[in-house]
Amino acid sequence: MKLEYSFQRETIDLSGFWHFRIDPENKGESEKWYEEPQVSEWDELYTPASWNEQDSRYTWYIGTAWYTRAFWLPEDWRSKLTLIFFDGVNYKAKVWVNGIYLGEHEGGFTQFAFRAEKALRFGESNRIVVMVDNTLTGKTVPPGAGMNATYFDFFHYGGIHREAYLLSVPKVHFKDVTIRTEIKGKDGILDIDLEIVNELEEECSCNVTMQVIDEDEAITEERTSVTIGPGAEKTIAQQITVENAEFWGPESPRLYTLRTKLAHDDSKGDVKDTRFGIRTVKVEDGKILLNGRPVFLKGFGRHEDFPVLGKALHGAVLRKDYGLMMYIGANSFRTSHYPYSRTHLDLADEKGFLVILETPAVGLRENVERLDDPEIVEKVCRMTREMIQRDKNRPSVIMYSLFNEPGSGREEFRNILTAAKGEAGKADPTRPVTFASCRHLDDVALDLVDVLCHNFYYGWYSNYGDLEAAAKTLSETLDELHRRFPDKPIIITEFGAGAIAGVHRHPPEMWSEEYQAELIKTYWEVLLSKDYVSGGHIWNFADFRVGQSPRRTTINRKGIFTRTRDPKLAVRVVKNLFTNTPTYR
Ligand code: BDP
Repeated sequence: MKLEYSFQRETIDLSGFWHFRIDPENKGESEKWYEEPQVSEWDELYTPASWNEQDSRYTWYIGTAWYTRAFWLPEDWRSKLTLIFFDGVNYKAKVWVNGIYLGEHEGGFTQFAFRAEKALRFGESNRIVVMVDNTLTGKTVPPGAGMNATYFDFFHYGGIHREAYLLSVPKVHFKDVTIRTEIKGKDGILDIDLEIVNELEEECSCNVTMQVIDEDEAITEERTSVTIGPGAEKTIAQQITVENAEFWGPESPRLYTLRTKLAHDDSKGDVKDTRFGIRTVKVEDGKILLNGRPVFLKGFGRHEDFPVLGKALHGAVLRKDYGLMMYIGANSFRTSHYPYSRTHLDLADEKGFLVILETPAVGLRENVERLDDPEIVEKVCRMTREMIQRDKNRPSVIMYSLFNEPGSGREEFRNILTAAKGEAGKADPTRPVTFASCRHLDDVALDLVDVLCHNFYYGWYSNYGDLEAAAKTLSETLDELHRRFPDKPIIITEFGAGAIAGVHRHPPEMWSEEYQAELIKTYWEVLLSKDYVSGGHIWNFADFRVGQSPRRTTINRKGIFTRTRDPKLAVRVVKNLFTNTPTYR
């Protein structure tokens, strides 16, 4: 199911307190908890948010848990179609409404929706029940074997951690809108695909209007008409020119809206607004070109992680984070290691951040038996498709990262990468693809990507305590990568050091704030000295929670801000480095 529905349409938000109950013995389905749950015996938790930090009884819980709440549906929704959307449920979800099963979804970070009319009662109260299962196996994406045995280092939260809502659409409606942009002199050229569905029982002749809206004013208008058979879909392709357009970029994140309207039989049909920016991204001669100019990405790997909320970054936290990233002079981040929430990326569009959008395919390495296991390939491909489907119209998204630190020293990795790349190309042929490698010179798949992205930990996991040796290894490895792939730009998608806030050492030592600041400065100097390097992302923007292990002190300390966003010493250093590094070079 295509999911790019707009929010100008009528919606009912299901955020708030839901009844909640864990099901460690997995008996809920056989006991039919989805029918008429005795909620007086259940706990209550807030969503969107993870279950883990709302009550210490659930912090380490892994397995099945149930959520339920009632909601009222207006009578006048009866004549239309109703979808129930989930922006992110970690990890598997099964959904029932009024005891009727609607469907299931696997994957914690991509949006899904179910048609719900068969189960709904209009003008009455309804009950939704969601069974969530965050069990990890060798074949989940990401994979793992338990809360402290994940094949990735971020905390494995569970629950309905992003918005859930109902959406009402007319029976003849826009199922999807795709906008690709090109630049011709001073003009923006929009290539638009409108997918229209007719769910009426008769043929429908519709009038379609497309307007480009610039600050509430329509600056272009095109009309066309289409006839669609009962139960059929059609795609209309249209080109629109925006004369004297203002282009989107970090220095001026100019956004426009495409308003599409559908009318038939003189009745009011569907209206959908789709936001876009006019910009081009190309990889040419070893550079990443934004609107034809070579860009340099300065920023971070981030995580969606915050005390109590878990994996949900509410608007206030995002407001704070963007303020800090802008204060520091960053222009970019990677959605390590899964696609981030809609709001997270809406702000990137609005504030002009260059985003490497990453799939949830992290941890597919040593512990995974075969990387090209058909079950894993199918999941990675589906999640890639779902990710691109939601975010393809965002100007901020300049590249797709298909994996983080996969087992890319193994020949079979080429098979799963080829499959994922094929999927990305089908969903969106306009953006470059990459993955974040930790195999470097031993990587067997670098020829398959458009941009080389590497995570380096010299000075931390190797050459530790010795920044001079780290700089030398870094410099030599980069030069060798460039020698092998002279036409591919290189981005350092991770580098960093753990610093426990408040620990100081002179001369700098590992885990001190000074060492972290020094390491970042050392790396930055090396990166700037190589004109084939197109960016550096510090690992990480903020400290984040991890599982229990002897390698980590309950949280990963590589943030330059603490988990609650207080600055470490590195912040001043990074602000200086970033503000003195131009975006175009
Ligand atoms: C890299 C991973 C990242 C980790 C980081 C670290 O990509 O997810 O958090 O190392 O060890 O290998 O801090």
